[in-house]
Amino acid sequence: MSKRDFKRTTVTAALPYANGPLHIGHMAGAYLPADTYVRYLRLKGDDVAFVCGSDEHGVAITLGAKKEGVTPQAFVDKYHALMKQAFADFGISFDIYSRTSSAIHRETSQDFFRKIDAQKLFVEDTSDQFYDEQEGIFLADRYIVGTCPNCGHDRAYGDQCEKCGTSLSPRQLINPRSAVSGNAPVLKPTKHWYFPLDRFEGWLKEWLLEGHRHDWKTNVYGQCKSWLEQGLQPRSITRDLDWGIPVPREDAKGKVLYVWFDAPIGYISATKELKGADWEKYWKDPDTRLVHFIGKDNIVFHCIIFPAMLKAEGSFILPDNVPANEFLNLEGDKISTSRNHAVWLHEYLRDFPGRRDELRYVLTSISPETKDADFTWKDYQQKVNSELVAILGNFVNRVMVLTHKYFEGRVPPAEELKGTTDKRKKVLAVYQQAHRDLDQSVAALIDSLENFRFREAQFQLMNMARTGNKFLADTEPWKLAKEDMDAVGAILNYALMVVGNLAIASAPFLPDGSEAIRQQLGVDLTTASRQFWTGKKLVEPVPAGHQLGQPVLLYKNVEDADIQPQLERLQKPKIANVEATANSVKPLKPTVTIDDFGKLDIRIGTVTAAEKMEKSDKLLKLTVNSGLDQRTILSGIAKQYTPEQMVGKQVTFIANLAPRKMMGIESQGMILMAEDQDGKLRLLQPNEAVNPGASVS
Ligand code: B3M
Ligand code: ZN
Repeated sequence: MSKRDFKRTTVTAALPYANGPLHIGHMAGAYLPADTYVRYLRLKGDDVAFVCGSDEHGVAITLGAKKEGVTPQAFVDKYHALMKQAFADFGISFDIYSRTSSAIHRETSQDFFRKIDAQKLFVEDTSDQFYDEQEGIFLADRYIVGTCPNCGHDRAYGDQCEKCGTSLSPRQLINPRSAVSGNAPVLKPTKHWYFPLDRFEGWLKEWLLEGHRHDWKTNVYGQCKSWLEQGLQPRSITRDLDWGIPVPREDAKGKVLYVWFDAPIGYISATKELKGADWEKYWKDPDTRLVHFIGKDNIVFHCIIFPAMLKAEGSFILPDNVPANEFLNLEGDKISTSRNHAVWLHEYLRDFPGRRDELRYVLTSISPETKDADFTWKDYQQKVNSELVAILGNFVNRVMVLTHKYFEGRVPPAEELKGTTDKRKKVLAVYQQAHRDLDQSVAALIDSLENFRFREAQFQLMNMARTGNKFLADTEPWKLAKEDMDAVGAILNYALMVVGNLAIASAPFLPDGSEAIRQQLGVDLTTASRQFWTGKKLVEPVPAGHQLGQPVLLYKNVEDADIQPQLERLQKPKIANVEATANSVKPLKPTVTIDDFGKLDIRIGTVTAAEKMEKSDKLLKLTVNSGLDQRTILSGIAKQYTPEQMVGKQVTFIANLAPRKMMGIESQGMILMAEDQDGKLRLLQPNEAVNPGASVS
């Protein structure tokens, strides 16, 4: 499918929520790979539309606006402008960066809804939903907290208890409270429209599971497969909110489209705004290839729900590929907006002016293409210094300096070297090997780009520079200068050819460095570049006799002093800003006495067996050697740990907790865990192994 020839490509990058600044996780997840890919397509002369914009609807926006005490429109205006500027400053080359609060988007989304509505596909349903009377809003499941009916945890969410892992619906919570106001909500009937995703299940299985088994990334395909195997349900696509796109129906006054219904349509609206009357080609012509760049948390929306919506609407093409990335961590920790544990794009650009390529380079070289990756400032420094500076920058500079030294900066002719002397024979052999290596690198570079393997592609780019360095080191033109200037000329002619090809090949990855090389060479690369990218082979962009410009160092070393302030900032105690209550540090519980604490019998045990619980994707059934007995303890950690990972692990547990039955099995104790602000659970373990039964006090 993906290998056939298309006439043009529509490339989308996830629309970021307009509720905060952009950080390196966003870049590594979607925008940088998308930009690299699009630059490549443009260089080979393809017709491409690269669209993006701010996602300005949804509860994330209304709550953010409330916290800042401004209207949602004022709130998104501010962040839209900030984000648009940061993208531009970093050089993400969107053809348009639009926004979903625009009139064109409202019309496009409403048309889309009407088109499906006219086929009577939506299902209407009235049900009781929690309503916050003080705020005057219906509450999304995540915005209702209360006590878990299963384990008694007092901050369970309306969709799930993160402590014991049970899936919940808001009405199962004991003492439900609104996460917005803290008040008890009331139940109120309300009507909503549902998209019948279940009716597209068969079609999706065929289109996706059969049709894209081989050309989609395994992380993407796997997630879709498990979703489809669990079975699909109708999904509500309307909300009771006063911020959003009004549902275009007489009987839906006061309701808006769910943000995930309108957001992907934003790609279409942005294309309309960009292309005017010509837009349909980019969305309806089967000769157009549609590619969505996203992070892994958006996979189901782009691979299952949006394609089903497009199919239902009926006139659009479907995504040909969705090369989603995994997550980027920072210094070993999850990137977190609320804890300010992030490298913010605008701050990087301020603190490292003129060093965009450096960040692009490092983020691509650790791109989380198949698994989560970690950005550290030490690694940033090391990669810039030992790769960008020492390999690429160094090679270009040596060639420029040598050509100025021996030929006054004029490109020497490519004298044909006859192997008459030993030295010439050696130069010839080295040259032939270098040529083979370069040919291979170029082919692998372009093949990797075609297949969304940007790390590998950039690695091949650096291999070209490595080959260049080796060519110089092995031919040693500075030694030949005393005896054979024709040979020196031939060597530098070839080295300059490599430099020219590096200027071309680096353009999708390192646009600033690429332009800097081109300027030093003083050549126009347009034609040669097109030949390189379409012919997938080395070109000769630097003609003999041409006068070069002055050598300038491409990149400079990152010093300890450059990264020290960044490390210090990240190490400062992470003060939780007053994010959505659902996401903040828990308030302190009432004081207890030492006697209260003494009642708990906390022990260390070793897990001797572990298995999944049927009908629960959260609970593991553990057998724990407690030192006293072998006991069964159920624990809601199945999302974080597999049974295999648990066996042999030491765990901390409450040994004298009254036994409780869950899903028909008696649990004899409770495993203690650390729960961070995002609800992720981690085991508490002694820092060295102890005997089972060891008591904790
Ligand atoms: N704004 C979610 C996110 O930023 C969402 C993406 C929309 S893409 C149509 O992760
Ligand atoms: Zn619970």
